[in-house]
Amino acid sequence: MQWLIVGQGAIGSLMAASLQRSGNNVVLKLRQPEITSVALGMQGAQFQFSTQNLPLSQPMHVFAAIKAYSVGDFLDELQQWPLPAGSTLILSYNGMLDNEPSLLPTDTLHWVTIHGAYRDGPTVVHAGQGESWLGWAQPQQASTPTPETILQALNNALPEVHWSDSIQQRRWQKLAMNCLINPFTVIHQCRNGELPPSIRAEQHKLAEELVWLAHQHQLALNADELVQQAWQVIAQTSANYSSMYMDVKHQRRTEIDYLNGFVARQADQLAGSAPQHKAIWHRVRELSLD
Ligand code: KPL
Repeated sequence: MQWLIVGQGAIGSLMAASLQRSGNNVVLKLRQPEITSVALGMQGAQFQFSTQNLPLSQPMHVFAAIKAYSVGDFLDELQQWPLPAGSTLILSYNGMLDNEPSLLPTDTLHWVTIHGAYRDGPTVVHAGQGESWLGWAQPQQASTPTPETILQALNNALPEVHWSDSIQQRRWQKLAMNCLINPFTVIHQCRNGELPPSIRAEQHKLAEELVWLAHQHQLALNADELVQQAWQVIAQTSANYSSMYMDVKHQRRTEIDYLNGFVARQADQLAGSAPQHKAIWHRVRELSLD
């Protein structure tokens, strides 16, 4: 089955090139019809794509690697142009939406990744090998089969991909990684691997606030482990420029409202408090166009 990639940021482009390289038929969804190309920085290989817009005339695997603030508009578009029966929708974005459970169609899949990639013009630099997890966005009936073909295709394209029966737990862990890494790369203006060890104490306080909030959502996280995992991700993606660093550099809107901002707002709503997240949320907003 054909793949439609939505979102031509670093991760969408990396996935498009990786799926094509592993033998899949891949098209890109663009606003204007045009042919586009992606160069994979490390290998210097060139990949050419044609484009396709909604509505689709045949079922496809739709892989949307988009910004959290674009998810609502994309889902509205899908309401207008529903995917043909037999299609799959895979969403990948950093952060959390306040109204998420009511927004996502029940058979949506989440792809959570800690691969590090950034775009340098038309070139995608895959600067950090990571792992990814795939799982249903909403609870499914026990009889629902694992989408093996999709899992296999994604794993062949960009390994390792693990199936997760608790993708929400993975998403909260990823939220923590992004909250503990991305804003600091903006504050210190550096690659992930250049972050100073002195941020550890601040990261720990952020992790503690996240643990409290996750607990309100019936999820168990551990602050020491989160900080340790953040430094593992920093080591794995040391040559990478975080997505937030790149957004600020290119004067684009950042995802801070959906990362530390999400934690701060949710804590307020649940009668708790997350002063560290609130402070860093506002610090990044001052340094960016948000
Ligand atoms: O997700 C990322 C991002 O930059 O948004 C990490 C994993 C931190 C890699 O840079």
